[in-house]
Amino acid sequence: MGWIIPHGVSTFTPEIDRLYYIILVITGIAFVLVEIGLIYFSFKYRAQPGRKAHYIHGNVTAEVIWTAVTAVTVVIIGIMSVPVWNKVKGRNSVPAGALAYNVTAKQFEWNVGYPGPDGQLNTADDFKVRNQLHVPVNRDVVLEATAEDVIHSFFVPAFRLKQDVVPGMRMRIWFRATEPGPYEIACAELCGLGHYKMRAFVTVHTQEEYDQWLAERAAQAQSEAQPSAVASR
Ligand SMILES: [Cu+2]
Repeated sequence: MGWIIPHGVSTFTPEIDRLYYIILVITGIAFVLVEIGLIYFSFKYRAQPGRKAHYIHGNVTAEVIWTAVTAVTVVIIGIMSVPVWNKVKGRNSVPAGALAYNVTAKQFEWNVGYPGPDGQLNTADDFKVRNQLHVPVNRDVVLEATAEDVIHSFFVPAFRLKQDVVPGMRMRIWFRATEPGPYEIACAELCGLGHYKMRAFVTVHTQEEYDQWLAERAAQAQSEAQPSAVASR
């Protein structure tokens, strides 16, 4: 179904897509019924010579029915989405042992802080890469995300994942990618004039590829840093 939403490549895909298509079908049916009614009544009650307009109060029965049906439908969708919300964003949803990265959004880029060869975030061997998130496939990943200036939104359509990142707050965004490949990260919150170009990529690697990439970039970062600066850290 790639023509409606992109092929999903995270563990959130089945549940999110199920809800998405249920809502699409319900709203699709409502749309068709409303449009048919609109066209039918526009034609039926069109102005005609000799026909006078008259005042009507409305129809209580019809109003009760369409309000109740809508309310019940919305509540059912709400209840159905609770377990999905808890899995993706629940208070304790981030799996223990998830690989952690720092993500800092600013006008108009995503900066990713990598844990470096020691696997620990916020240590001396960390390095940063602009607009590129590289992760291994089939591993739980958590992004410790924040924004430097205004509200941005971390959106990876292929992961079915979207989260606002807010200045002064640390948002924990987790996912588990299921297929290697490059996928687009888009900023989904209008954040300024350059919002349209606030685009980055997440590259999902096999574990071997990822280890190799990380080692290469870490070595590169090490050699770019001044030897004295490394020693003083
Ligand atoms: Cu943005």
